[in-house]
Amino acid sequence: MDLPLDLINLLRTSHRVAALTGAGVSQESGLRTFRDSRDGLWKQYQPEELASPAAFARDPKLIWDWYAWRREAIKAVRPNAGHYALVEAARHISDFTLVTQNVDGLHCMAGSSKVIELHGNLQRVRCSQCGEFAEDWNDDGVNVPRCALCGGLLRPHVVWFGESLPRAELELAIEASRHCELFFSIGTSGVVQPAATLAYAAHNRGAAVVEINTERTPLTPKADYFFQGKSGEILPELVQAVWPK
Ligand code: BV8
Ligand code: ZN
Repeated sequence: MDLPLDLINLLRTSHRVAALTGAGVSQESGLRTFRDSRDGLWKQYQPEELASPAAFARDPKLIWDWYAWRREAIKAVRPNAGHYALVEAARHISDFTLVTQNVDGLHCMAGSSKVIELHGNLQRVRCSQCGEFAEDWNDDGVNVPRCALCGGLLRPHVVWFGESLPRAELELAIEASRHCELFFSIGTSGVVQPAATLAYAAHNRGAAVVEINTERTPLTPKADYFFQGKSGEILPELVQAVWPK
């Protein structure tokens, strides 16, 4: 992959870099994405059908089982070379902020330290009534497990459509986007708001925007650099070219 020299120099001299990742970075770990044209997980359902408070109120068991299935699926997968390349890049950049829309926890598993999980984390479960986190629960396969404290139904600790993003995480992500010199948008279709606004916040403040995606997205025309391909292949090559071992 021939990397433009100005991008190599920019990466070597930047102190503040932000990266936003989406389901595409986990695709090579074997997790299906939500919208990609081939077998996107969303293909079988409308997002609102499953990832929304109304869906949970209507059929808590269906929603609980869908997330339980996804938690199981994640147990079988590992971070890929793209996740590890981001860990390596962060070692060379004094202020590197990793923001993810993913709820699979793979960035933390790969060793990324400062990860802002904008949409929560699938592995964490909380009470839908009192908000208490549950460390363990008994899933008898018949009823949705209930909170030990108040008896409320347990739910995944993820942000559903129509729900607000966690304020602290969103503010940190906006701050990082506004003050970075370089912004990576990796493996995201840029459809879901407000995460999709971060790249524009960076661009509008004069940051260089680098997009890595197997397809063009609405952001592509605005990006300073667009690498079409798999993040698990492009990121390691980029890191090796900028910080050769
Ligand atoms: C909010 C957690 C304010 C759950 C997720 C109409 C009705 C209801 C809401 C709305 C509406 N219109 C607009 C909205 C707002 C809504 C929204 O944006 N909807 C979209 C669909 C238009 N947003 C919200 O509701 C947000 N909250 O606005 O609150 C509010 C508050 C109160 C009342 C009203 C409003 C909450 C959004 C968070 C939703 N939760 N996840 C779960 O996971 O089950 S979003 C979900 O989509 C995942 O987190 C996922 O990460 C995210 C975004 O998708 P991507 O990550 O981009 O994944 P995608 O498949 O789309 O793209 C993958 C990309 O990778 C593709 O481009 C593909 O080409 C590329 N790729 C594939 N393989 C590779 C690759 N690239 C590189 N390498 C590869 N190997
Ligand atoms: Zn409770």
